[in-house]
Amino acid sequence: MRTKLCDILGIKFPIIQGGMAWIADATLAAAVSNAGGLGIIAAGNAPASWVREQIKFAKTLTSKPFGINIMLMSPHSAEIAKVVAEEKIAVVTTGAGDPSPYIEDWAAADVKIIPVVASVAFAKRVAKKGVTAIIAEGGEAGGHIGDLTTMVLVPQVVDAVDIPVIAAGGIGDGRGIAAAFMLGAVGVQVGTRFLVAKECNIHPNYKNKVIKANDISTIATGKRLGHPVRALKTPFTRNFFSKEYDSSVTNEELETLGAGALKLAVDGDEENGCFMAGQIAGLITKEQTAAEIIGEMFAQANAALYQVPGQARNDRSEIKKILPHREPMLVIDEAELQDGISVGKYTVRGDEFFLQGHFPGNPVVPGVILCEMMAQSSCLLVDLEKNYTPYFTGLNKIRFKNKVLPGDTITFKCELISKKQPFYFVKGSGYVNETLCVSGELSFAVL
Ligand code: TUI
Repeated sequence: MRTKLCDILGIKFPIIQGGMAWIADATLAAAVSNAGGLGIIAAGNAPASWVREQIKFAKTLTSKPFGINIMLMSPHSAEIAKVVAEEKIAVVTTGAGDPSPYIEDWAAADVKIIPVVASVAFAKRVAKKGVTAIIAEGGEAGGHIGDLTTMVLVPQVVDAVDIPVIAAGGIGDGRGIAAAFMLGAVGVQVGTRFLVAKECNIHPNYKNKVIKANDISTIATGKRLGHPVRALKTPFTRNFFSKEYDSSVTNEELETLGAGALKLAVDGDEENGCFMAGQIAGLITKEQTAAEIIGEMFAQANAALYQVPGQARNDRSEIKKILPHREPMLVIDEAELQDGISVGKYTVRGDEFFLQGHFPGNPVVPGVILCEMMAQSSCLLVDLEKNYTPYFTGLNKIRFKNKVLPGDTITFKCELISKKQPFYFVKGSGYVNETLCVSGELSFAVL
């Protein structure tokens, strides 16, 4: 799935990895870039020398473009801004402040500038200064956050500026990507899901907390200090939250309590660490490589986008709205998308043309018809809305395991493996009462 963002940044998938302080190092950034996204090294509160080292290391790990995130509340931001220009980094993202003082130098060094914003007013202000694109981040995100949700912020920023907008905050799977596109974004920034990337060097305690989290496992603290931070509920956040509402505790005491807590979390300190994570943590169930995460998210986004506008096609007249096949070659009765899988069903009546003479007295559905049924079952994975016609371009690794007989209902499960317009690559299998009858790989050209 390509968008304008892919062309601007020279990447395969329109996804930018979040600039997670203390977490997003050269290893994670290179893994994301090698997987086709834009990896980001987060400077956080680290000194410029650390950032320079990480840039050098990342260059040994990937030949693809990667970026640097500057957390503008850091005392080192001005120095790091210089490093970004000197090292001619492809892209800089900024957070937690106004990057205006550095924009001219970066533009002169041909660095693409993508600030994170949390309001329309700020988006308009930076857009005027000539930045490349904007990341509109909703308060569902982890770490330092603004007030608005992604759902309301993204479309309002899209309408307010005439540069590309990337959605962030609460995006953890392909449905989130699809939703971001519907809001007018040309790409997504994802942080929390990459916390559980195999290449993410945080302590296993941190990853396990994200995996165990549910929908209400995070809390935003620090509102009193003017810079709210979203993190998982732990002894640290509970203590911080109660002190925040205790008027005998000074702001300075609160700042001191927060300082260094993220680093402690990265090192696995369950008592004193501040485990920053977004509200989408509840959706995350396992550790995966960055490539698996990105591949899975975009396969699901493709499926979700083609699911719109009709979710289930429960009768033949509905299926005919998306498939050009007609009787007697329409060989599925229903189709439905379930978690990104196109599920098709057909009940064999016994009087079909394909059973005539195949074989007399011993009717069995021909293998080529099972392949056709499997292909038609994948109709919800393929963009067929505009009177396009799907043509088979290949059948691979087809295996027939059991006969399909009159009276049987065969259920096909088809998954989109990849898509390169106009070609679609699908893996499918067909079952009668959970017994595998056929499996294989199909490819189509949709013309
Ligand atoms: O920067 C982030 N998230 C972060 S930075 C970080 S490190 C940290 N550690 C301890 C305490 C605090 C931070 C952890 N997470 N996200 C990007 C982001 N930027 N979200 C919101 C904003 C933002 C907010 C206000 C950007 C600009 C802004 O106002 C600028 C202005 O001048 O009005």
